[in-house]
Amino acid sequence: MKRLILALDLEERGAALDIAELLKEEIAAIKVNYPLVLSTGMEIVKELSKIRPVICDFKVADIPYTNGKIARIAYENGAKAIICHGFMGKESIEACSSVLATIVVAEMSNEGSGDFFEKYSQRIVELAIDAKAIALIAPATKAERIAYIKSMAPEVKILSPGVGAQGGRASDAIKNGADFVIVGRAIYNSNDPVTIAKKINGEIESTLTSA
Ligand code: NUP
Repeated sequence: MKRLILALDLEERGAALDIAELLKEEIAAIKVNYPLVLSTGMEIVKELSKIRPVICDFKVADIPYTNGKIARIAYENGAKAIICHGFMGKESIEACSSVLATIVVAEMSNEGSGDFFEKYSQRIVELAIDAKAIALIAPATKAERIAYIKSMAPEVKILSPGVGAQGGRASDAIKNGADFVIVGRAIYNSNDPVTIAKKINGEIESTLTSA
């Protein structure tokens, strides 16, 4: 099983489809975010879904009514999962998780986000579990935070962005409890995306076998 998720933050439909097709044997899923969807439209989710399961990284953080609408639109366009924020409360997470698989942001990978998230992630994780989220986002740039979040929720999968361009390492993320790593620029901006993806998958495999 592959544990690499491609963060596809390109802005051009053809380029996004080409790279997804090129990498399909190396990745477990494709994560799309606003840059791609706002540039090309939600149709891209349907198209990418034919290649690999798509996660909509919309970090929804609204009232339940609006979260529910966004989740429904993602679902209707073929998304397999959606990423939402937990700080809007249990019913806002449930508005997503009652529609499709929901991943809650426990902590984020940029330095400054720690100011808020490190104070509140314990509560966010409790809410996520209560609201039946299937996974959490925890930062590969701060691997010790992955271990902390995993210790609160050993039964919930952890997806870790921040590998490569943001300085995190796949091996550190996996060692500390990540189930999947999310990688964007390090792959799609490279001259040889397949080789880079294979290298990351190799690093993940050897970390798991030496554990
Ligand atoms: O904490 C987070 N950090 C992060 O980078 C939560 C995220 N969802 N992301 C997203 O992961 C970010 O918006 C981008 O889509 C991807 C990382 O891309 P890259 O830094 O590997 O290019």
